Parts: sequence; structure tokens; C-alpha cells
Amino acid sequence: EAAAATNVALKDTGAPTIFDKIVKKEIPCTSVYEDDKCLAFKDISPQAPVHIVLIPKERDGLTQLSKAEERHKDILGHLLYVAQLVAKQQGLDEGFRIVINDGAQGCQSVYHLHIHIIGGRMMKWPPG
Ligand code: DGP
Repeated sequence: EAAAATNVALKDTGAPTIFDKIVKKEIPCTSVYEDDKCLAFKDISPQAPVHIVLIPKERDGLTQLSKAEERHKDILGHLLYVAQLVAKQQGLDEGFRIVINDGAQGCQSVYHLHIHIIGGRMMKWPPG
């Protein structure tokens, strides 16, 4: 019930997610980059001074990275390219981290593929 209330899932149900609503502008976000294929916006729960979420506008079955199929190669490449554009735009000249959480053990909570772009402080390794 708590998960439903916050629109997070511990596994992929295929149900629409909060990111669909963001793409449709049914709920607001602070957008930092947009093109015809993808959208980047500030994470609601930032883990660093800069924390951006980059998503494909169309999920097209890409609920999580491990569901990728041959047809997704173009959008996956595009997202990775845009991730570094956004990092530059955000002034992350000293470095940054990109993260894709996959599945329950990866701590994925929203089942619409997304890339976290995190920076503005020294990162730790190994990640938690
Ligand atoms: P993950 O745990 O990898 O599935 O990351 C999902 C991220 O999405 C998490 O860091 C919080 C963020 N998030 C969830 N709901 C919203 C929302 O409604 N607005 C914004 N801006 N970010 C959200």
C-alpha cells in the first residue's frame, strides 16, 4: 500500500509510472533538457548537489535496462550521449557519475528506464 501511494514498485508490473505523467506534463517537474526522444529533470530526492533523471519519453517496453532488446539500441545510445551533454550543461566539469538502477537488488523504484546523472561532490566507491 505504501508503495502504491508513492507510485514505486519493487518489481516490474508493466503498469504506467509517474514518469509517464511527467512526460505528459500531468505532474510538474523541473526540466533541464528535452528533445524529441528524451527528457531530463531534477530528481525529487537529490542525493548530491546535482541529481538529474534522464528518461526516454516513450518507454516502449524499456521498464528496466535488463529488458532491453535489439530495437532499443538507438535510444540507449542516445540517452548515454545526452547524459554527458546534461552533465556539461550542469557544470560538472570535475566529473560526475551516471547510474542505472535495475531491479529489486539494484534498488530500482520506478519501472521506466532512467539514467541518474549525479555530481557536484566527491563520489564514493564502492557505491552502497
Ligand atoms: P530509481 O530508484 O533508480 O528507480 O530512481 C527513481 C528516481 O526518481 C528517484 O531518485 C526519485 C525520482 N522520482 C520519483 N518520483 C519522482 C517525481 O515525481 N518527480 C521527480 N522529479 N523525481 C521523481
